[in-house]
Amino acid sequence: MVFDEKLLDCISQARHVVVFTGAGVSAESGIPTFRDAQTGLWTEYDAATLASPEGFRADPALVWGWYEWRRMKVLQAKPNPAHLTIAELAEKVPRLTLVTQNVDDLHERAGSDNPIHLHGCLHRPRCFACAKPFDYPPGIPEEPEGGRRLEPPRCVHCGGYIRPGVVWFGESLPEEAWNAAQQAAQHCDLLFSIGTSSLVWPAAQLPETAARNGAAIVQINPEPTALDRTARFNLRGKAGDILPALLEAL
Ligand code: BV8
Ligand code: ZN
Repeated sequence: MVFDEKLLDCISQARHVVVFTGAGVSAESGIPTFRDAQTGLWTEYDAATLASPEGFRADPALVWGWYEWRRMKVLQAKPNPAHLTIAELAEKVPRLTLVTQNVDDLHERAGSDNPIHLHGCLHRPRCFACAKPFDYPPGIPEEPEGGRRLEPPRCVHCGGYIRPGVVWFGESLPEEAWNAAQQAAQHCDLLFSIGTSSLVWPAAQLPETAARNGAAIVQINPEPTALDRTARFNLRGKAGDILPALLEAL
């Protein structure tokens, strides 16, 4: 794979790189991306309905079953070359801030230290009523029986339902994470947008913020997205193929 010399110069001269990832970086680990998370058990449900407080209130067992299914897939998955290369890139540039929309822990398991999770994390459930954290029993949950519904556990402190530790549609992003991500986008000189459809807000704003501060935007995605017009380099293809070749070329 041949890369534009200007791209390679851009990366080697960068002082502060932001890597912004979406579900596409976990696709090659076998985790369905958010949209095609509708494969298998969830074809007839709209994900945004399941990933919302209203959806949870309306049918806690359905939503909890969906998240347990996704958590089980993450526990069975392994980081792929995209995650591993992003962790290696951090050793090659003076400063790298990793911001992810993903709720899996594959970046951490690939060796990236403290990625900023804009949309929370599957492994940190909490009480829907009193927000106290809940600890999963050890081990991998068996396939939710009936493949669909699973009664959520109850909070030991107040008896409320335990909910996934993610940010749902209509919920605001964790303040600290969002501020840190905006700070990084405002001060970086290069931002990689990898495996995101750039559809979900306000996360999708980050590359625009970086571009406004003069940073070069590099997008890696097999499909075109709304970010194409802002990106200085559009690398069409899978992150697991492009990133290792790019690191090789550096
Ligand atoms: C908020 C956790 C308000 C849950 C998630 C109209 C216009 C603008 C905004 C809105 C609007 N209507 C509503 C809104 C707001 C809404 C929103 O953005 N809706 C969208 C759908 C229009 N946003 C919110 O509600 C946010 N909160 O606005 O709060 C507020 C403000 C102040 C005070 C109080 C309240 C909260 C949004 C967070 C939602 N939670 N995740 C969960 O995971 O279950 S978002 C969810 O979607 C995931 O995080 C996922 O990451 C994300 C989808 O985005 P992607 O990561 O990009 O994944 P996707 O499947 O879409 O795309 C994958 C890409 O990978 C594709 O492009 C594909 O081509 C590519 N790909 C595939 N394979 C590969 C690959 N790339 C590389 N390599 C490969 N191998
Ligand atoms: Zn509680």
